[in-house]
Amino acid sequence: MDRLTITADYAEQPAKPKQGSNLLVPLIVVSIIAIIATSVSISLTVMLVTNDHLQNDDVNECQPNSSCQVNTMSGKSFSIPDYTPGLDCGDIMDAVGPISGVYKIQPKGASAPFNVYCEMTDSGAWTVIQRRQDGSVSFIRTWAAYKAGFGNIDGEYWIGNDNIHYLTNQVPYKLRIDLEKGDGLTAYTEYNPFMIEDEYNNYTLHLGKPSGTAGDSLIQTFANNNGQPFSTYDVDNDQNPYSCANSNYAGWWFESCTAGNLNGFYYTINEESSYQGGLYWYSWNLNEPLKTVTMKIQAAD
Ligand SMILES: *[C@@H]1O[C@H](CO)[C@@H](O)[C@H](O)[C@H]1NC(C)=O
Ligand SMILES: *[C@@H]1O[C@H](CO)[C@@H](O)[C@H](O)[C@H]1NC(C)=O
Ligand SMILES: [Ca+2]
Repeated sequence: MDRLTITADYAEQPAKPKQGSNLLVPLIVVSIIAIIATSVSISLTVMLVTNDHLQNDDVNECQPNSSCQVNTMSGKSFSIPDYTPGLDCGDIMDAVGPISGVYKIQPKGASAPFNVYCEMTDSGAWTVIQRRQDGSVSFIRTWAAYKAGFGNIDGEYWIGNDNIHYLTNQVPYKLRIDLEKGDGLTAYTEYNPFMIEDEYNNYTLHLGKPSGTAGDSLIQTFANNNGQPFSTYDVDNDQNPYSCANSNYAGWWFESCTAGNLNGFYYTINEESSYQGGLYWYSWNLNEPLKTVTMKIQAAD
């Protein structure tokens, strides 16, 4: 609970998550560190060299109306016949069938198509806006990075606040949050509807009624994130005298601060720590670190 009433500034945080803030160090210094410090963990090295843009290099680009390969997370490839970028993954599933993978979409308002992971399930097509699974991508990022999106589209990523705004302002959408603990247990929470405002209005969050098995950690547990603007470590829009983004190592719709931090620091399960600023969903797993998290959206019924 102490993370909900922050009393320490960023400079006083425990050492472990602060390593992620080395992203701020100039690339040349980072490179030297990466070369010299051969004992540094693989995940940390990956974090240090990850830049602030979505990485699509390892995914075949699907151009409008041309055949292309779609690489799925299971490593299989499918040949996809002609299709045009959809407004979301629902359009893609209508066009190519229930084949999960990376596709191009272009929601209303977006100036160009962009890649996204589409999860095609029995409950329809889901457009994945965020995924955490191994800590390979740092989520300690600037306002500009959260605006544009970052990470690897077939791994960990944030699709970008502008893109989430474009998507959720086309028609009413719902949000589904899938959670997995270290022991493999899973649960989910849905908010219906789900919408965020534009950058001018600081991507203010609007959540409807919660449902599902993981409970509600964003509206009625300790803090109310509903109606809050987005905050990052360089833009503090929260209701706390200090910076929730700093103390939680995340960009998020903090109030003062949150009981559900899905963009926090990725702790491995056996890591000794207080899990300060970790990935957690209090209504299901208290402060214990989560193993995988997916945030995905779908047009509401
Ligand atoms: C793709 O094909 C569809 C159907 O033939 C057509 O309406 C659309 O304009 C094409 N898009 C592009 C970018 O060529
Ligand atoms: C958005 O956040 C900025 C920076 O904190 C602030 O100056 C501005 O007033 C906010 N905009 C709105 C519409 O509240
Ligand atoms: Ca503040």
